[in-house]
Amino acid sequence: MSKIAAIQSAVETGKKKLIRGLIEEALQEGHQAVDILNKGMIDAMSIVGDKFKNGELFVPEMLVAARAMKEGVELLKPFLTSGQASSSGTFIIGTVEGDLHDIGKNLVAMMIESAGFKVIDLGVDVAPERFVEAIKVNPDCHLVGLSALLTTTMPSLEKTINAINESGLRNQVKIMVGGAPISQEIADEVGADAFAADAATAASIAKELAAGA
Ligand code: B1M
Repeated sequence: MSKIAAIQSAVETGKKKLIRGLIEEALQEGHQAVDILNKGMIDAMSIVGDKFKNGELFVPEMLVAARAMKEGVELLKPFLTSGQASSSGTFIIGTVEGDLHDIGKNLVAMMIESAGFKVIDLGVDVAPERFVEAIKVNPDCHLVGLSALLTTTMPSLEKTINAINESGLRNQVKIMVGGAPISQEIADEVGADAFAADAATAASIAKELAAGA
């Protein structure tokens, strides 16, 4: 089994203790961190998601897979980020109300930080008012990112954007949305300024938005 396949299998089966060693070996063998992330770990989470959908595994198994993935992301972080000094501005990010998924949001936060932004991460299950409050107390923030992974929490995107509109702060910020069920069409529907399908795209769009801000 190739090292990437072994990492994929370890994430899929939630073998958190094996992840560190496997990733270190893969890096030593010359695998790129981005391949380990995309082909090893993110693909593993897609498999886990499919198996959950088909009733082949359940929430506890999804949770242990997520823990293994998080361990791996921590280890890869120095290889994925550039260590660039913060100069592009402040980016407030969070997973919307009702939604506890944070792996993708954390990857987006990491790539955006690496693109030179100061990132304020509000965490998961973030109520619209908390986004509004965070923007209010950070007048240097011109970008906000909303992550949603569930079709049932997609309405929270619109609720949050409406709350920002009603607070009178909408002119201060551009809003980016993303997450597995989100598309450009949905971004348009909820009134977002931008949609990104993955973390690397989110970072480059953030730079474009900041340049146009
Ligand atoms: Co949940 N879950 N989950 N889950 N989970 C999904 C999302 C699901 C698709 C699985 C499935 O059925 N196939 C399904 C949603 C179905 C739907 O809504 N259509 C689902 C469900 C149903 C649930 C529960 C309801 C299960 C239950 O309790 N019965 C429950 C909900 C809890 C809640 O949130 N209220 C639940 C719980 C959980 C766990 C807690 C066990 C765990 C999350 C742990 C954690 O995050 N700390 C979990 C997991 C791990 C998953 C899957 C398997 C993997 C998610 C993930 O981390 N992917 C997921 C299946 C799947 O996505 N295929 C699933 C890897 C990650 C890197 O990708 O998050 O998509 P992703 O992020 C990407 C892009 O989307 C994008 O960039 C990222 C990196 O490239 N992106 C952005 C994300 N945010 C962005 C923001 C941006 C821009 C881009 O701008 C701001």
